[in-house]
Amino acid sequence: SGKRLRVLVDMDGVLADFEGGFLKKYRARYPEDPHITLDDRRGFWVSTQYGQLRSDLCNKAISIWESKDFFIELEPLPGGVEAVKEMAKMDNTDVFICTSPIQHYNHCPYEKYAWVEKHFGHDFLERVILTRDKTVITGDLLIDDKPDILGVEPKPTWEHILFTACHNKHLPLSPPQRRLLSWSDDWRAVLDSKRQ
Ligand code: UMP
Repeated sequence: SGKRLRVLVDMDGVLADFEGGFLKKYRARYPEDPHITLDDRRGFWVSTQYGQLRSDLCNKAISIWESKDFFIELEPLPGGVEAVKEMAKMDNTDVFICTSPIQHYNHCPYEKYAWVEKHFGHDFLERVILTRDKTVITGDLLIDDKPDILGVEPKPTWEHILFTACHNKHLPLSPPQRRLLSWSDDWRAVLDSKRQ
């Protein structure tokens, strides 16, 4: 076998149900205001689509994920925690959770670590990378639901695997880009395709 495989796995929208958690808390806090169903979500930025619905809803959306306990209370997406734990046990495989915290830093970075500890255990904190620029992180694969992952490095080392989410499911892929439809999809085959 060849060298070790390094897999970077995004958190929001891939391991943690950011969209579901957002909609539930938004509707509870702003019951008189319109909302966007998950089926009607388009575009990565929730705040942008809410702002297009009505201009004041952009800041109301932002107020939800800036609130204490938003990130720690996100539910795991089906199969994600199990898949990443399995990856971490595979031979010749290094897995990292690679996530971008919001700039409103009072709660989010703390709660992201707390979420990983809660669902993966204390030892997995060694595997957390918080960065606002994923292009400077080296790896073989980046499994992420954001369609455009840009930063200062024009040629990132990783291949981006687009993880399907409510906001990106209708997007056409520009070949040779690949998708993972969910954690029920064949993620093992995606990893094997990158092994030497
Ligand atoms: N986020 C926003 N605005 C939105 C949607 C998400 O700031 O409209 C935040 C939530 C996450 C971060 O902390 O952006 C996305 O991180 P990644 O999934 O790219 O790691």
